[in-house]
Amino acid sequence: MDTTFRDAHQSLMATRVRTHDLLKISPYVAHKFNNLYSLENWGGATFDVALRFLHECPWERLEEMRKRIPNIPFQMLLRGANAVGYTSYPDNVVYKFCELAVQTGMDIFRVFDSLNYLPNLILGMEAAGKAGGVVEAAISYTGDVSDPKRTKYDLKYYTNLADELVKAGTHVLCIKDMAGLLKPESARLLITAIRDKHPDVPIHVHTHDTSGAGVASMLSCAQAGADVVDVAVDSMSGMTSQPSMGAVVASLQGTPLDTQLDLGDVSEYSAYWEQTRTLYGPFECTTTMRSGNADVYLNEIPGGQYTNLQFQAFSLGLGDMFEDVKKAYREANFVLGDIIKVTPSSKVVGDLARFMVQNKLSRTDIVEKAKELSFPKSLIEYLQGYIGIPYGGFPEPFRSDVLKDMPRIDERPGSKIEPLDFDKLRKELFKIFGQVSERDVMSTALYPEVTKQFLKNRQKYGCIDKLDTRMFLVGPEMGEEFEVVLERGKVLFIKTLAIANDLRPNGTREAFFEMNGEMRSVHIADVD
Ligand code: 3PY
Ligand code: ZN
Repeated sequence: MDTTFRDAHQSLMATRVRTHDLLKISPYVAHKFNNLYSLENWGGATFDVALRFLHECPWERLEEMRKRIPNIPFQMLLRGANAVGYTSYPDNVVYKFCELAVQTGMDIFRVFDSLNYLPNLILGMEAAGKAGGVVEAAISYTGDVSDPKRTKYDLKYYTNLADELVKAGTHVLCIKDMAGLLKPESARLLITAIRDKHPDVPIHVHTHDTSGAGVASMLSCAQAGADVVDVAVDSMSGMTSQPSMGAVVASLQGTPLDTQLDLGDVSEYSAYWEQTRTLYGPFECTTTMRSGNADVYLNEIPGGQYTNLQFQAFSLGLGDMFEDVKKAYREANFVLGDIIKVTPSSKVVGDLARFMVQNKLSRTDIVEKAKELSFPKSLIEYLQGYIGIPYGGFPEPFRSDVLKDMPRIDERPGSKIEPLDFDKLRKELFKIFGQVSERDVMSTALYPEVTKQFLKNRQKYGCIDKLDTRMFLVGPEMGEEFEVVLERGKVLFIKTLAIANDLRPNGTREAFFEMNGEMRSVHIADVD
């Protein structure tokens, strides 16, 4: 599977790649990469970031990609009962979300839960399956099955969970190594054990290359009997992203596991992304990250979060803080009893780690002073059971000390949430925006405030996703002529001419431009 369209840019460029740049290369992908198992292009953080920062509709992105790539299965990442959000949603929201996703062009749903909590996983699997999707249930991987000291998550834990997911009817079984902890030897042990018990279930492995061992691990998985592994095109691979497609393709050439992908095609695809990445400079992890780091085996931070935490520390001017946060992250994980760490449980551990660093608290302080400290909200809600129940249960007496008499949820959180009234929500939106689509209602169900802001922006500015990325992020030079393709054959030629010197009392200036040869002007807010 190629992850370039989703996880690669989520991990390297804060998920900022715009639909415009994805669509430009889509016909090439359709033409040259038609024997991929799938193309991961949706879900995870892409849904939220598209609406919030890119001012574009994630559904339109999916629909337009589908038109250009009719011949490769599309795959998305579904956070189980959390859909594409950070919290549990009412069950009917998850079901309807999957239905709409299938209608818009999605094929395969990789369903995971951030605690491997089976009731949440099964909810997501049922929603994806009922919608007509291919169900790829994922086991999120942590610890190290080759280390006899890491007993909590041993081979037995993983094979038991695999049994449960196969019993629940998954079509494909995924090992989701979101932090890149699956070393080559552990990969061999794990895949062999699952393959032995389930000779006929397709096995798909996902990893991140944070330590630099990703290619070796994926080769090891393939040799042990995995059917599909995840890679990103070379120029979008490595570090916290997936291992390199070109490296895996080349390593397997002439062997019984030859992928049949052409290295020349991979290289051309890679050249496109090498150029395109330059447009996203401000969001690049490479402004602070220069290499992979095998310390991930100690801190176990998932790829996307690793980049985020580093970026946050450096943007506060506290490069050293990242080292402290990484160490605290490890400690925070042990305070919580060594849990699976992936969105959203990884945020709970990350928030606790930052809290420990900011307040100079050690693991012992946290446990001993648990009754007095004002912990981050995410930790409190986690202990209340808002995202599910961790394997081995919550740590005691820590949980009781933090929660005192606060309520606890001891079953699947979504089972306690009232179904969402979609009709009521549609009417509410109609009052503000007039006619809205079923997709807009769905986006609002998942991200209420973000979607309302998106709809407001769209009403005011139109489809700014049609601008090319430099125009969108930076804007035109004075006197520059540029094109905006609204749809095939419908092109606007725009030339900026001048901006009036006088600032109007309402803080706007008049901007003059030519559109398709006609002189126009608008009053725009003066941001200087
Ligand atoms: C996400 O949930 O966005 C992830 O990529 C988890 O690995
Ligand atoms: Zn990932």
